[in-house]
Amino acid sequence: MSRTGRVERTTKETSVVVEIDLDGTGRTDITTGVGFYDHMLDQLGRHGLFDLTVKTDGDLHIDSHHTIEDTALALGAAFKKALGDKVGIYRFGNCTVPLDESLAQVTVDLSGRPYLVHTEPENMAPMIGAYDTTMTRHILESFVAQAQIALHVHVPYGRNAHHIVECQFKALARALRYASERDPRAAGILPSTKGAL
Ligand SMILES: [Mn+2]
Repeated sequence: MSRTGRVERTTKETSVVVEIDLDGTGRTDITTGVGFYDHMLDQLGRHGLFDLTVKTDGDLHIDSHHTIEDTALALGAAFKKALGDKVGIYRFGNCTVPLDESLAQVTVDLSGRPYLVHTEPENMAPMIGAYDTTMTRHILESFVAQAQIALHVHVPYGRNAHHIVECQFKALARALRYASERDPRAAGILPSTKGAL
């Protein structure tokens, strides 16, 4: 049974298409018009072992905000779709990833309830190319709201903005992979005593 999700989202500001296969090999095809964001979504697919296609055509003549946010919303919705009934998965995942001087710690619960806890250094460089570094939290908020997961992302230390953001996406990818993977001991079992996720 394939675990894939496809979402098309069109507004007056953006047009987004996302396709994800949770049981992929990390093959990605990403075009948002924001180079650094493409690089981050590439990390998400590669290190999550998700096959991921993202095509966003956004109002970049204003700035990159709508393009980045709406892509994250569609990605969250596609991820939720692909998860399906969540039977037989691990549900929880965590990963700590260093990138030179920076460290990211990510913990996820595919709980069905959106909640984000996020901390990162406050004094980061404001821009990485066309990517506004205050958007990282906004991406995570948007993804969490649509994917309906509990997500804790912490960067206890780091200096270089590129490193600080990239280690978060790498750790997020790996934590999502661990949480969404099938647990061979739990085939047919929903990982909840409540009977719903
Ligand atoms: Mn916004």
